[in-house]
Amino acid sequence: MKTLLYFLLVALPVLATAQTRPNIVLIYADDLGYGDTSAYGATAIKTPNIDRLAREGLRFTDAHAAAATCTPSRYAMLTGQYAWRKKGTGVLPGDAAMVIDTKQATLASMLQKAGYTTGVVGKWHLGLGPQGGPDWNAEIAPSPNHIGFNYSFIMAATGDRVPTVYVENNRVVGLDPADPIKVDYTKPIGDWPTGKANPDQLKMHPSHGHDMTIVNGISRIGYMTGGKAALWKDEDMADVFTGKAVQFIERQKAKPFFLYFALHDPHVPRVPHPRFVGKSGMGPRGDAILQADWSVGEVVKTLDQLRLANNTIVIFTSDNGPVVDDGYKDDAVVKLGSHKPAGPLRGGKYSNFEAGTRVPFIVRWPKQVRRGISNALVSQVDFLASFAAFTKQSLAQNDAPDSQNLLSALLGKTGTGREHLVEQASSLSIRVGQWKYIEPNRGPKVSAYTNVEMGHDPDGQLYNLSTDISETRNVAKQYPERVREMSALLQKLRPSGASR
Ligand code: NG6
Ligand code: CA
Repeated sequence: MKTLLYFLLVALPVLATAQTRPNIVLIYADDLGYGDTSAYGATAIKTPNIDRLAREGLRFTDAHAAAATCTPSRYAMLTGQYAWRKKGTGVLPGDAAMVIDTKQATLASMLQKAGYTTGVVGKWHLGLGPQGGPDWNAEIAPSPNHIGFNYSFIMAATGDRVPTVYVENNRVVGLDPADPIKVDYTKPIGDWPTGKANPDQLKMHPSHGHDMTIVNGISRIGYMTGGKAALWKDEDMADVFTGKAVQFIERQKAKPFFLYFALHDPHVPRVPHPRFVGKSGMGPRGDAILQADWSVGEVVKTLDQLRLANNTIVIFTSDNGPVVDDGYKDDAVVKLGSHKPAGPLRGGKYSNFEAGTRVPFIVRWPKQVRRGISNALVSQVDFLASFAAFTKQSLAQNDAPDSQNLLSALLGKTGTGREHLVEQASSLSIRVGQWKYIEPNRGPKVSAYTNVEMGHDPDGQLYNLSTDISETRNVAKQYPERVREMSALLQKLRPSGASR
């Protein structure tokens, strides 16, 4: 009798959750382009682990990050709100305050309500702490732990921005209280050498910017001093993050979990572990892509070993398109060879052209998701509404205002996705089916820093992607009516506050 009672009260509900609530692992590369993996047709580089996910899952050809840079993409992905609706969500300095309001619904807090244990490991870049930024020497709040994550192990911003330390559950890891961290983005602080004054101390030189405080032989954006015992070693970063991601999965294996694993690779500075150095033949950028693929493989292997693969949805995607020279002289340009980071697409990171936001995007859930290719138009902004539907959570009226429930498309039950999508770069663009309209922008055609084609034109541009995926023929003059319609739709969405 006692055992029966135990079974009914304890074991059965656990079994039921295990069956109905698959784990969700979202692996998010940084600056990985549409053409950067062999899963998406690259031949100069081999990414076997990402390819395996594609083979065992559904590979999307028209899936998008919400923006062509990091902070707005991540903001939109986690909140379900287009970032251009919210001021202060551009690329953030390393000492920025948290941009997500603790009252906002997030993908993590929604899944937490649904009974998931949630964790984030890797690049954060959404700010930390209150107005004025965090005190690195005390408990940091708000942090990811205040917007829905049970566990966090992060770097605050990017590898090229100070402070170059990890933060685990609101505390800088390994900090010696006798050596407090000070950070300043406006003027030098402390007496550590800078790239500008001491280029002789550099193992990697900047090509633009990145000439402030030197840490680990690399000059960064921003000034810092202190926290010597807590400084990261760039060469070990992928090992550290991957180790933390694997440990999280191992700890949570008995109950449904959501892991947001935000890789640093292949963002600058590209300083892969020595075991990847020289392996791609493409210099540090290619080697960092191999390292990203290794990180993916470790996670997939862990799911296999714990027999969780069948009950785990793995999503692999990237926060924005590719860039070759992003501010360091790291051989990426000279060693690129025939490799096309954006595949057939035009532009790259920062650009209004498709390569800005159209990214690799794979969903694997062995027993449930159809294998193959999907041409559905989907966006990362849709995760919140889709997974809310999936876990039967209701969203309040103002939650996730731009997130659409695209569960059927994400699970491969339909090939139809969004009717329209706003893409964010230096201008806004709107996609309606295979038509794309880019708003006027007087900026330079090609970025002087990155050499990326920005998709700027003083007049609006219209492209028909079904016959011109590379956006080479602006047909705005031939289709003035369509231009008017699409521009009007964008104007309507802008002040509306919502599009779902
Ligand atoms: C730019 C940096 C670039 C990179 C980017 C953010 C310079 C010259 N360029 O301002 O190196 O850090 O910001 O990248 O400083 S992102 O992927 O996080 O959006
Ligand atoms: Ca990025």
